[in-house]
Amino acid sequence: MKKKDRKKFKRQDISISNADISGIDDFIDEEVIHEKKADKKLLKKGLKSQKSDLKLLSGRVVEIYSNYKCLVESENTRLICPVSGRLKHLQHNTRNIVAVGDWVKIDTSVENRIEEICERKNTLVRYTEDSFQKGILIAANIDNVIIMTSYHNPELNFGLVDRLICAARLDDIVPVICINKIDLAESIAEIEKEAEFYRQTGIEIVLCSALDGRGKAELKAILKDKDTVFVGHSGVGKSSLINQLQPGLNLKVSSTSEVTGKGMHTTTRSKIFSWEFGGNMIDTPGIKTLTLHEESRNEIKYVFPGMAEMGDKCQFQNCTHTHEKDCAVKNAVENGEYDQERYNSYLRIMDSFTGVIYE
Ligand SMILES: Nc1nc2c(ncn2[C@@H]2O[C@H](COP(=O)(O)OP(=O)(O)OP(=O)(O)O)[C@@H](O)[C@H]2O)c(=O)[nH]1
Ligand SMILES: [Mg+2]
Ligand SMILES: [Zn+2]
Repeated sequence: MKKKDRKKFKRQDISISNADISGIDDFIDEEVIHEKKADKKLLKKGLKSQKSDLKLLSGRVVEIYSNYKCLVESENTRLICPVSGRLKHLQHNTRNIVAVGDWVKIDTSVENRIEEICERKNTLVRYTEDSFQKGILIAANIDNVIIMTSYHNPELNFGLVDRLICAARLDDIVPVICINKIDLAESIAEIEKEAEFYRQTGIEIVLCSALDGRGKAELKAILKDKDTVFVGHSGVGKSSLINQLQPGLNLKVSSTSEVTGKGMHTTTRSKIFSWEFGGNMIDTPGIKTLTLHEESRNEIKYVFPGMAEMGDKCQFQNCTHTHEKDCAVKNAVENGEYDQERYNSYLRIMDSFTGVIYE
């Protein structure tokens, strides 16, 4: 029996056998949730090949060429690998099938085809803005995300920083903020003031300059023996900072626009490199913005910097800290105990889910 028919049959069955149908909606909802879970399971299962005669070699995706072809490093060799037809035809809930950082198994007997994608420890994902909200994988299996912004050219922008913090924490990735180009600031005190909010909420923040090397030692200690992805707007200096940390890499960099101060989207593909001091790093192309998934709206208050600590003091347990009365967060903003700018940034994220503008 087809899935669609099975569902129809179950609904009829309930209405006949149960005189009391008050709970029918709950039942059907449970069915749908159950089926959604089953679909996910199917996808997970599908990522593993069922064939028994394969000569599989393990490796890690270090660069993506297209949705169906990538570069895999295995036993110190780099192989160009197409994605198997079976994986292509699975129903993926993300636009890209493989991500940089994925661990895969390749079949060496047939043109080094990727036959399996191993279960991911975590993923950093952004979503399309349309109503389907398909995920776009930025990286997989990482420990830290270095969220980069620059003091000037382009201007400091903590809106994207806040969204990236949420995206990282939603999948247990540690966010670290990096304010680059501090050599362009007349006084560090001004930036320190901005940084203090994040420090107080327990997020590590490094002030650095890819030009004069400030912050290098502090960053190395964070990056050592970890897998880290560098993310931020174009032109903030991601590739320059990586070059400063490991000069031999010679990653391509280019100057920002003289008119807008924005970057030129110099890095076009994400790539993994190994640090000489231990660990790996992924340089990524600049992003303009980051959309979170509608389904995560109830979790934002737990991952947004400094908010989880205050939430249990609100009158309502399910307070969203947007419009409710006796809200501890809103009170803290009014009393000057929580930064107004960051609260506005939180409201902008919540607006993006509901379309309602909170004042
Ligand atoms: N003054 C100053 N300029 C910097 C610093 N870091 C980077 N730059 C300059 O900023 C420009 C952009 O640097 P990139 O490293 O290409 O920036 P990116 O973030 O990799 O940009 P995309 O690859 O486009 O995402 C270059 O002209 C760099 O020389 C810094 O610490 N201080
Ligand atoms: Mg770059
Ligand atoms: Zn509240």
